[in-house]
Amino acid sequence: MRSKKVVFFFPAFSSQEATAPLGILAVSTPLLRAGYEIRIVDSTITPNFRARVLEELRDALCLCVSLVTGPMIRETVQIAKDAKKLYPNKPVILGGWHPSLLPDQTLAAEYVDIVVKGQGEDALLEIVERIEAGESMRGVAGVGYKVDGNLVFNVSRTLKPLAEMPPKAYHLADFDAYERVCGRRWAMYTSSLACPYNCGYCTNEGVYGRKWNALEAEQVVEETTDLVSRYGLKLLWIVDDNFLVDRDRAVAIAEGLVRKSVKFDWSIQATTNLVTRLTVEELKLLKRAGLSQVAHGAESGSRKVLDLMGKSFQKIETIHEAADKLTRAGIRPSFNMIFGYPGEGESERRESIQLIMDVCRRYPGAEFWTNIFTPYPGAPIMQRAFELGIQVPKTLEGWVDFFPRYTVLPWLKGQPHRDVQTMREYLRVAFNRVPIGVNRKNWIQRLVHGLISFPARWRLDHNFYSFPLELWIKNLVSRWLAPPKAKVDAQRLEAEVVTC
Ligand code: B12
Ligand code: SF4
Repeated sequence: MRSKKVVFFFPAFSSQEATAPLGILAVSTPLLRAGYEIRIVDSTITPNFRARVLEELRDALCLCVSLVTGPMIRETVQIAKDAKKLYPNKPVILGGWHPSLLPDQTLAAEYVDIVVKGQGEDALLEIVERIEAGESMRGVAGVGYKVDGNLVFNVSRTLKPLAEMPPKAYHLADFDAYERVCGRRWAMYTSSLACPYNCGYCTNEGVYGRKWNALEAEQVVEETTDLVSRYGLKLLWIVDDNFLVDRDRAVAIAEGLVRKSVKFDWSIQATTNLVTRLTVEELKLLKRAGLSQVAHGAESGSRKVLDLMGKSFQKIETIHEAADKLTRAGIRPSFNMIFGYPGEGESERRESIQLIMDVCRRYPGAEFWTNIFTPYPGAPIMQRAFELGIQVPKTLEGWVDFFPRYTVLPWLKGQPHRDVQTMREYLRVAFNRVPIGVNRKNWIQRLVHGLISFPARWRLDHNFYSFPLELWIKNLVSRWLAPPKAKVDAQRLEAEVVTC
């Protein structure tokens, strides 16, 4: 059957911070321009997503899935198996971070036909054109495929700078449905690619290399103001790995946004050493332009662990200094921390807790988000992690539980793992944090939270986590008073061909 339809599936990513999947919007534009129809089924906003995917697939060319390592693999596997069972001749194509970092093992799954390594805009268009024409994938750069059950990998595709990429197809996103799940109308935006650093736990180099490249300030100003006006967005999360690599560009973006006077909040990710290069006056300018939060990967309060992480570019003083300057500018400083990195012992973990307590007490708006170290394929630390006993999953499904919320490590398991989880829970209640999604807690939950923040701080100061009565009470209250889940169903988008 001749078809011009391509179905995308976006598996749930275990978060209420729901918005349109930017990877899928990115690879959709070249397809739309070439006359293909796009259907996106996002499991977060589509309750009957399995049936919907199969229904959409009936008259489509292929099924494309975007995924990162971890729980997203669960629904990917379900959907891919369902699709192959019903439509054995329609190719299942996987793209995104996990297939890019582990293409061989991903393609080895019997229900996967094609994988794309790295940027997908040009690769997917070529793939879909070949499928439509009934041709082989031979020679399509960046692509892995199967011939008589054997895995074949073409040469890698050269990375393209962001400025050469087409705009993302935001008009395909059902922002109303995302807003109902999340409570806030927001979107992601990319203004630069890659990061000049290479932290041990980070997978960026394997996908985007280390050559930072960015859009010109004028383009960022035009596109962001157009986006928020067009879709009524309240917040843009600029997902660049390190937004502040070019300080002059950041200042020029802020000046441009102030001149445009379109009001919206935006947040960025940046390293503390680059934040502290800016003066408080410059940060105040960014604040006037709408910058509401800067997220940093502080990761540890121990110099030894930071060096093991390959973060010698980050001095611990810059964590304090970033919190100080951002607070003075009225911007929320936000920090991520990793527990359980290889080489971190009890004393180094205490240094991290002390850093958190110290920063949060001095700068009450500051917030910390914590994770358990999770060894991702392609990260520089992986070899060391294997030596330390991490079992490398042998199949795609094996990576489902690689999730920083609960990863269990050979050197952090059993009681010590439970203690770290309890300690992380106390950290969650000790100080306030502002998630992207609306806080749906009612006044009783807020009161309980507020009251137990005092014993939580005492416990963290004294490193005492036995008999966590306050957490039991909090969890009981949360269970009793859990707000009803937002009812959502994504719009059925009409077939359309749009020139972007
Ligand atoms: C936004 C984001 C999120 C959002 C997702 C919101 C949403 N609605 O999508 C939230 C907050 C939920 C999130 C959560 C997590 N994230 Co995250 N996240 C990102 C971030 C910052 C941007 C992703 C993005 O959209 N980029 C923009 C698009 C355009 O680029 P792209 O995704 O690379 O897509 C391109 C290619 O990959 C490819 N492609 C993508 N999809 C497809 C599909 C097909 C069919 C094809 C052919 C090609 C293709 O083409 C695209 C265009 O070139 C990245 C870091 C980064 N800078 O990219 C981390 C990142 C993806 N996240 C990561 C991690 C670790 C997590 C968490 C585990 C964090 C945590 N502590 O809990 C969770 C996991 C959630 C889960 N899945 O279970 C890692 C993934 C590592 C890995 N090996 O998979 C990254 C790379 C960060 C990092 N450097 O470590 N994340
Ligand atoms: S600074 Fe951030 S994005 Fe850059 S390598 Fe380190 S963790 Fe990755």
